Amino acid sequence: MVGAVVSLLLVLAWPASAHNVLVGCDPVDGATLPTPPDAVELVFDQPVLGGFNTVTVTGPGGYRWERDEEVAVEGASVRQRLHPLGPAGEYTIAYRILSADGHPVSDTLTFTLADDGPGTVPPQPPDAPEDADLVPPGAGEEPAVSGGAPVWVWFAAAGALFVGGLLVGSRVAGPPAPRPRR
Ligand SMILES: [Cu+2]
Repeated sequence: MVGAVVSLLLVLAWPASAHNVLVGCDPVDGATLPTPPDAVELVFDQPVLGGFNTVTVTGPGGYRWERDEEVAVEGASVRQRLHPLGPAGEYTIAYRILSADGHPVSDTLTFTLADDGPGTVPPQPPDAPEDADLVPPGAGEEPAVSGGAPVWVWFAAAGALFVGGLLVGSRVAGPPAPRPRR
């Protein structure tokens, strides 16, 4: 009986244990660094499949600092280069990699930059503003809608055209034709 339970547990545990497990990272999770790292390197217990891997680094204020290039995969390790980091504070590494068994594995790690680095906020990726309170540089203005006119102007214009069309249409049509008699 015990043997049956154990083997059942092994069967249930097998798929999970087949996933890649993070065995090392640079920067180390929770580390406080005197100088900014120029890359994030994550090492797993098994090879990482190429493609579909992402490593993002989000710093103070929600700004992203990873370079706009594909994650470099070498066997069981992945490496994402960073822009020169700027403000001191906490940075969050979020990774999503493809396990050797084809399943994605994701997690987050953090490190703290003790002193301001030399970098300034880089151009933000299009998917960056995940947080409502994030204001990327150059943002703040509403995106222009059709050359700057507010949307309601276009609705009003469309409404006026529609009403005008009805008036014109009724004039052209003239008085309603008499109903044919049965
Ligand atoms: Cu799996």
